[in-house]
Amino acid sequence: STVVVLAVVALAAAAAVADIPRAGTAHAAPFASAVENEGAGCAVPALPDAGSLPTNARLPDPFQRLDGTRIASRADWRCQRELTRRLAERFVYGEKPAKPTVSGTVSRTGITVNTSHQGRSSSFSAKVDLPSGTGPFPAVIVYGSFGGDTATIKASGAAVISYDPYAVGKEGTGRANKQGAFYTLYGSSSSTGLLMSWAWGVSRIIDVIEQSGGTILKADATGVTGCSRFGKGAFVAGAFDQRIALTMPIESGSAGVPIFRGIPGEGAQSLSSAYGEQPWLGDAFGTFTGGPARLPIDTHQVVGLVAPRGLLIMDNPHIANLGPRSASVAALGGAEVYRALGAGENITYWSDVQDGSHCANRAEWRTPLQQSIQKFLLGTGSAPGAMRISSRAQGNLAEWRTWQTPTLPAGPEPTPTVTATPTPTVTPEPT
Ligand code: MCU
Repeated sequence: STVVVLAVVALAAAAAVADIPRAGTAHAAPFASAVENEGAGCAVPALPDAGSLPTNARLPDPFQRLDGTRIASRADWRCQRELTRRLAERFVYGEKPAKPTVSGTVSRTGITVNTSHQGRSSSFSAKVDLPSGTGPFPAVIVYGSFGGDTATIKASGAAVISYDPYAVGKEGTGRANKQGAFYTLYGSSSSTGLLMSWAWGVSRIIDVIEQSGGTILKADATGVTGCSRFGKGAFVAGAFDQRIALTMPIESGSAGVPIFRGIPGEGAQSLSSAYGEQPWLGDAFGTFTGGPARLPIDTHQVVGLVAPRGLLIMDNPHIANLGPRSASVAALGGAEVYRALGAGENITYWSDVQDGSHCANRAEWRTPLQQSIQKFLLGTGSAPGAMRISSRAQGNLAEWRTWQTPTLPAGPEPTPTVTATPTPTVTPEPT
């Protein structure tokens, strides 16, 4: 009868919400996780060898497993995400090691991070700039000098943590002689690229905030942003730490958001140029610069790693070298993962901007930036939830995929944090 139907609908709606990964307690940042990687315990089959990868001119299916089957529920996403994460490490960015021993301090003006691993140790620090009001505050980690709109970040109620990624992974070195706090710990010939080393540094800052007890900064409400090479960095940081509630890459260009497969046709910085300019990508990417069609993943799936957490991709349609068309395809493809997880409104791509100068501070981004901070770091208001793609640089996802987005039934939760209400048995009505 109607009552049964309504009850089932209500249960399904509750499960749909409950299924989105999140921490178990009330949380200002409702989509972030309490842990860096929820899929750490997944049994992932052996990854393919670099030498035996098939060619696929289109974007790989984010929902397909290595054995060719597709995931069938939202709960399946946790281990599919883990597979995606490992493919991205193996073939694109290099490995992000698990948390080493971490200690440090948080004050109203700065953060120190001390790390050690197997007898080696290294440290780095970051500046803190608090907004007005009484804390503890959420915070946005801003990469280096090409950061974001720090005035708007603070005016929105979040602290700014100024992070110098070069202290963790230095530019200007050869691939065999990498330097910085990450490489002091893991070796100067580590095959992990700078973007992932910087992401590791962001995760270690969050470790220190967690360990600080959260009196100045909240550990469960962290965002990350940066422009250009630091947009590449912010994107990778958000993809590889599920504690990050809001990821905001700006004009990231090749090796950032744009699909690797699209770049060659658009006038974007070539993959070999981006790979060679700095050791941003992992050493393993070297065999793909001339043939990205052999990559078993593409950046739409890196966007998917961020799902269902807040993502605001800001892009510049006036500079073809940045690959804005290819970036829009990555956003549209990744948005399909968000949609499948029931979180379509948590991703925004915004390239509808007037000023063409690289890393300009743009008025058009102020409102979506503020809304994103409020929604994902403070837990108030609603997300911008928009695909504002400039007509100057519009990609067409349909040209890039053969797969369709599955309807993924919600629940059951893999690890329930509350006692589950028993699901009633529904007897179909006679016809
Ligand atoms: C868009 O990001 C990079 C670009 O990939 C490099 O080729 C260029 O040298 O620097 C850009 C950047 O970081 O500008 C601040």
